[in-house]
Amino acid sequence: MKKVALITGITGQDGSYLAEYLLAKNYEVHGIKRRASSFNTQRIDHIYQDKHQENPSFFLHYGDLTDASNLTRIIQDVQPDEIYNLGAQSHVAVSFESPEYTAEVDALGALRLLEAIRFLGLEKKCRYYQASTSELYGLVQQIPQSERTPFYPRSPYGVAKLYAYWITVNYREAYGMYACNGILFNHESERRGETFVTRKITRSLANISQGLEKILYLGNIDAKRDWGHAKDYVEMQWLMLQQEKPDDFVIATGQQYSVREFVMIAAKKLGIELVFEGNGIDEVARVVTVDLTTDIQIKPGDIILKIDPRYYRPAEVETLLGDPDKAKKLLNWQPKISFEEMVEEMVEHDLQVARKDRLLKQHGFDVHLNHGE
Ligand code: NDP
Ligand code: GDR
Repeated sequence: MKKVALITGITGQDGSYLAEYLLAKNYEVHGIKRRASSFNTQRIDHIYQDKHQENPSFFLHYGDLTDASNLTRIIQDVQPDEIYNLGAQSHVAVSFESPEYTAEVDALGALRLLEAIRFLGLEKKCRYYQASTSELYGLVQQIPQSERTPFYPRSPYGVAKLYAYWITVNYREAYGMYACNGILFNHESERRGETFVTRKITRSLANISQGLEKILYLGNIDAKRDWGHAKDYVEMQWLMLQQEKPDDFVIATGQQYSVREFVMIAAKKLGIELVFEGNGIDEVARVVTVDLTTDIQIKPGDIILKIDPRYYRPAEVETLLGDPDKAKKLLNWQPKISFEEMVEEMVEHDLQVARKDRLLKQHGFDVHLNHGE
């Protein structure tokens, strides 16, 4: 018998990698996608299976984390062995603009799923994974942050995720459910949403290198994060649900870089050496040298990065550094993809896209650059 998994947020970065991972493990995978006015399944189109083929193992259902009856019906139909709750309004800056919606989806969405499991009497059959986050630590109380570090969220997103964290613990303790929190630190990939800082940087620098854009505008480039690769991290989401007892785990690399360092390293991978000049909102990055063996369209002396205070957050999380010791010991975990390899993969991917766009432009076709805000 195949194991059955249900993934919320299957169209997102993690959902797409997790679906691939579970299909490779011979799971029957069900995902919840939102109705949208245009296609929103780009990240999972390559694993889509025609409904008419024999013995399909991949299914999509329309649904929304704000809709309890819909979630309950899907869980009743699917009878999952494992639920991965990855769906969320996941952008921290946007959560200041839409705090109530963020709470509906990120906090109450988790409650709706847990209640549906209970309501359907699946507490003993169905294991539950909650996508918790290093944003819970916010204004950090301890360096590095482990499972024992007190939380101090700094955004409506972080506060909503705090509720989801505790309701998961509560249902585990109150009803004996197998429910886990993965406290994942930032993880990226070529599938990362274009408005998160790493992908915004790699896309924009690739476009700049091809003459498609001039300036990359960023907010707080002093912020420091512990960045890992999404592919490594979804493996942990699965592993957490395969243990004898449910528990909560920090997943991180234990290494930290600033946004400024990320920019420098990404630029270097493109053959561009940068220097930062000035302070505060007047800080800029100027090109020092370019690799002349490449097709780079900029020259030494050009300014290619400026600060735009619009990207500052009302309350910032300045520094995050995880301590993944527990996961390493108990889950025998070791991330496979290094920071440098991850940046390289993202830059390579976005450079290919930028080269294609440049070619289209040269041949008179329209190129629509979606700016990562
Ligand atoms: P993404 O933003 O890439 O994906 C979020 C997913 O949630 C998308 O599939 C999105 O659908 C879906 N979604 C949004 N709103 C709703 C809703 N109302 N109902 C149902 N689904 C919804 O996030 P990631 O893949 O990067 O992250 C996965 C989870 O892990 C999230 O919960 C995030 O908060 C959390 N997390 C992420 C970390 C990271 O660094 N990536 C670190 C720690 C935690 P659509 O495609 O239609 O927008
Ligand atoms: P984060 O990721 O808030 O950590 O949340 P993001 O990449 O958005 O920001 C990281 C840091 O970079 C700074 N920054 C900018 N950020 C964005 N998006 N755009 C900019 O122009 C910019 N300039 C500087 C930010 O201020 C911040 O300090 C991510 C999400 O995936 C969450 O869902 C997840 O829970 C956490 O990671 C762990």
